[in-house]
This record gives sequence, structure tokens and C-alpha cells, in this order.
Amino acid sequence: MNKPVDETAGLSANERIKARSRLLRGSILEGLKDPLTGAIAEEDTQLTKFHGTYQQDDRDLRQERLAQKLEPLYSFMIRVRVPGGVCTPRQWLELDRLATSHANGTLRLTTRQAFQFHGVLKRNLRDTIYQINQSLLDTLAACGDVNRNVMCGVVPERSDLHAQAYGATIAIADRLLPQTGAYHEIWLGRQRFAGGEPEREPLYGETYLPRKFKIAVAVPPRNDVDVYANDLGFIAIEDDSGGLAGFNVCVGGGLGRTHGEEETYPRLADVIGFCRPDRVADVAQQVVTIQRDYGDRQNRKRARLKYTIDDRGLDWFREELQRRLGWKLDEARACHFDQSGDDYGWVQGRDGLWYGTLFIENGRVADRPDYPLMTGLRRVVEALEKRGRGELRLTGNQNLCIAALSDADRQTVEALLSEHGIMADRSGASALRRASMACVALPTCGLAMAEAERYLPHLVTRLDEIMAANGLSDDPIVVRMTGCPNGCGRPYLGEVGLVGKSPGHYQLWLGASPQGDRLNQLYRESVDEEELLAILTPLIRRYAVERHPQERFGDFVVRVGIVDNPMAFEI
Ligand code: SRM
Ligand code: SF4
Repeated sequence: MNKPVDETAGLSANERIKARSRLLRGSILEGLKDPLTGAIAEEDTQLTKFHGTYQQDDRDLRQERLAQKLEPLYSFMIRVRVPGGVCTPRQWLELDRLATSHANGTLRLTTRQAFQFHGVLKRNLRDTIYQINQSLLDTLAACGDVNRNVMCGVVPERSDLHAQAYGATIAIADRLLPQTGAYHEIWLGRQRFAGGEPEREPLYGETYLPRKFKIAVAVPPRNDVDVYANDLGFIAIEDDSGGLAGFNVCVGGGLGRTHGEEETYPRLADVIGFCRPDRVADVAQQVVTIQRDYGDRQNRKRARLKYTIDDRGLDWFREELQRRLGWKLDEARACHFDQSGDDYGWVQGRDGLWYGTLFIENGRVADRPDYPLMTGLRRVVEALEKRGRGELRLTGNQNLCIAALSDADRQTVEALLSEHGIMADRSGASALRRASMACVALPTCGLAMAEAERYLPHLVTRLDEIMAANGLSDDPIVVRMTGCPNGCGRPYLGEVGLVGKSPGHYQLWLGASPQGDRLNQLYRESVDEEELLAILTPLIRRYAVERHPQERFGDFVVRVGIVDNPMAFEI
């Protein structure tokens, strides 16, 4: 007798979990009801990611709990999907309320314009996600092997182009949303449909994508979403009259790597052509289907689109995309980015409205004894909500833009901010601090090898002293730190990148461009704080003396040969 063919033989463990999950159901619902543990079943922890939540444990308490023979202190991180980072005052207030009642009392703004809650206990998980949905936001596909939160540049000064780019962002996000009813059944208590056509996942299929998939829409001259770090990027191109002509399309970006495994690497996306605004969702859909069909389902470490493209070639990819689209992309148009990060303070958009961008250190909205940020923002947003005005835009650099205000609204907002000691540009912070960014890392991230969010502020204080001693207090250097090589704070696009290796030790990467179009390079394999400062002190001194006018640190270290001279690509 013939043995049944095992179609999953050779596939990664996650592929098998997805295949038998009944479109992401697994036994999540049963696990949530089990009062004997704060955790859910191992296999379900992979599935809940697709629903926007990760099981974590407090790593600060791991050893102590182990010694007491207690299970780890499990809790859940919830990521709220916010396409383009835009939410209403009412939604902000609802999330603020849930952060206090159901999580650890803070809100975390992420590097992809989403919100995260940390420390949600299993018994509160369902209700939290339910209430998030009640506010007309959701967590579906915020994580998992699907298209994630689609980013859109905030670009306050180009409010006209933002509106169109944001429209494209929403069209892409809607087109690529998974269709499984599991989300609604588990978190919203809806019944599994009875009768009719069997449920299907028309775009993704039963095993979804081989790996996560990321898309960003950028509006030059600002690359505030680091568009080239995405699997798929759209770059808005203006027509002669200042309107939107369409988008350059770029593919194959991604930053994650693994220490010691050279077949994994950060890669910037390649520009492959141009498309009209009404075609972005079609392009996105077909790029996703190529990755669905050709992405590596055996080795998760090489399962991102960047490897599919490197393994098969960019020409093959373009041909395959055009074949699936049934039309050809146009030639890419010339475009140029001036900078990657955010500018702070107030800007008047072309719509005549005001946009105020606030520096939120490492994206953590919390109340500290000397800085009641969470309360201050709550007061501001309550005032906007009362007037029915304004919106909140999370930036791709963990900051917040209070958007679309009249003169009078701006005055109210400014008064409330200053009442709480919050300066629009956080003038107390140095230029270097305002350009810095760290991932979450310890104590919640299960993959962290070193501190990041909790440590970078201290390190920046020490770097500030070196900058001040060289007369550079007003000069930004983009310093990005992560607790491991996965790259969540996009450290490989830092003029200075610090990547955790072990507690207190980091790889030092130098020389990314400040426009986000050139990766940095590994300069030292492992340094502690004193070694790092010993390296950077003379480099910064030399930069102060030898730099060209307006030359940025990342460009300087490349020009004088401290790191090799890779070309930033040009279109
Ligand atoms: Fe990330 C995994 C946090 C942006 C690459 N990321 C994680 C997890 C979920 C850890 C885990 O798998 O257990 C982290 C949760 C930490 C915590 O306690 O909250 C985590 N990533 C974050 C956030 C919150 C960092 C932040 O400080 O803001 C960002 C959330 C974005 C969002 O709202 O969706 C975040 N992650 C990124 C980025 C930056 C970006 O997308 O622009 C990257 C690099 C770009 C890329 O994807 O290549 C990134 N995260 C990763 C990877 C490596 C993926 C790879 O291809 O190798 C992992 C690990 C994995 O997927 O296995 C990861
Ligand atoms: Fe965790 Fe590493 Fe991502 Fe930092 S870079 S949040 S340590 S996975």
C-alpha cells in the first residue's frame, strides 16, 4: 500500500503549525480559559502573533521565579495596527485608558507607527483586544507571517501629498488584510458562520506567507519611514503641478540578521519601476503572491523577500511581477530624500493647518516624576476630542505628530503642553538625543541579548558630553540601538548603530547615510560602554575639526575611510 505523502516534510516547524491551525484558530480559545497557567499552549503562541499579540515573560524576574519554583511571570504584548500611523483623539484616549486599566500603565509607539501594550495578563487579554476593536482600531495582522502595519510618511509640510499617500496606504492595508474568521470568533465572540461557502483565505492560503512582510509609503524629500528597509516600498512622485503623479516601486528591503550567520544580512530595497496611484494595491497584492509562492518555507531565517530576490535575481522578479500584473511598470522617476528622521516643533502645512511633532524618547509614553508625558498628552487629546478637532499621527521614528490644527487649536495645545512641561520640540534634549532610537529589548522582548530602550538614554547623556566638548551640541548624529541583531530599531541605518551581543556588549556599526539610503558597516564586533566611548571620542573630535560644511557624521566616516565606501544608490 502506498504511504500517504507528507506534504509538509522538510518545511519549517511554523509551516506545519500554520497548516494544522484551521486558519489561525489552533486551541487559542481553550488556552485563554485555562486558569492554571498564565501562559497558552506553545503552538498557539505562534498563532496569536497573527492576531497581534505575543506571549512574553518578565525577564527581570525570571531567575527569581525559577528559584521560587514558580512559572515565569507571563504576560502579553499587544500590537495595535494603525495604518499610516493615523488615529483619532477618541482612539488615543481609549488606548490610554486601556493602558492603565489592562496593561503596565504605558503606551509604546513603535518604529512602524503602531501602538504596543506591554504586561497584559492572560485573564485580561481577550477583553483588551475586544475593547481595542470597539474603538475601531484592531490588532489583526499586526504581527505574524502576513503583511504588517503599512507605514506612511507623516510629512507635515506636505499635507496635500500626505492625503494622497495616506489614501494609497489604506488601500494597500485593506487589500492585504487576512480574511480568517478566527480573529472575530476568538476575540470578539462572534459565531463561526453556519452554512454557505466554506471559509477561505483567498490571498494568503492556509499557510499564509513564509515570513512577515512589510510595506511603507514615503513622501520625498523626507524618508521618515525608512522606505528602503521594507520588503516593498512606494515612493511618492510629484507631477509638474505639485500633485501626485504616482509611485516609484522598490522591493527587497529588510534588516534582520543573526549573529555569526553570514547568509543572513540587512539589505536595502531596489527600485524597479514606477506605477500610477490607482495601481498600488494591485502591485502590492502581486508582490505578496510572488513571495507567497516562492519564499523559502524550509529555513525561516532566509524566508524574507530580500532572499527570494537575491536567490532568483531582480530581473526575474520584475518579469514575474509584470507577468502577474498583466502590464509593465514604467521607468522609475528621479527622486531625492533629504533626511530620514523627524523634524520637531510646529509646521504649517499646505492646507494652512498646523502640525506639531513631539519627541517621545524611544516611543515610551509614560508618566515619570519629572516628566508627566502621558498625563500631559491625555489633557491635550481630551481638549481636541472636546472640540472635535485634529488627529494624532505616530511617526516611523517612535514620535508623535499632533496634526491638522487651526491657529486656535494650536494655541490650546501649546498651553496644555507647556503646563505639563512638554515642549513641542523637547528643547531640553540635545540634537543627538532627538535623533536617537532604541528598540524595546529587556525586560519584555524574549529575543533581547542586551538592553536598549532602558539603556540608550544614559549612553546618549555620555555621548552628549563628548559632543558638547567639541562644540557639536546642535548637531544630530543618528544613533540607533537594538538589543539583538533582528534590527527592530533599524540600527543598520544609524550613522552609529549599536547591536546587542550579550549583556552590556554591542556590535558597533558606522556610516549609514542620514537619508536612509545607505547601510552602515560593522566596525567592531563587541564593545562595552567604556570601549565604545574610547572609540567614539577621537572620531567625534576628528569629525568636528575635519568635516566639510553641513557634512553629517555618517558621510564623514565613509569619506575619510574609517569604514569602506559603499555607494548609496541613485535613481
Ligand atoms: Fe521587531 C521580532 C519589537 C520593528 C525586525 N520585534 C520582534 C519582537 C516581536 C520579538 C519576538 O519576536 O519575540 C519584538 C517585541 C518586543 C517587545 O517586547 O515589545 C519586536 N519590532 C519591535 C518594535 C516594537 C520595536 C520598537 O521598539 O518600536 C517594532 C514594532 C513594529 C510594528 O509596529 O510593527 C519592531 N522589527 C521592527 C523592524 C523595523 C521596521 O520594520 O521598520 C525590524 C527590521 C526590519 C525588518 O523586518 O527586516 C524588525 N523584529 C524583527 C525581527 C527580524 C526579522 C527578520 O527578517 O529576521 C524579529 C524576529 C523574528 O521575526 O523572528 C522581530
Ligand atoms: Fe527584541 Fe531584538 Fe527586536 Fe530589540 S531588536 S525588540 S531585542 S527582537
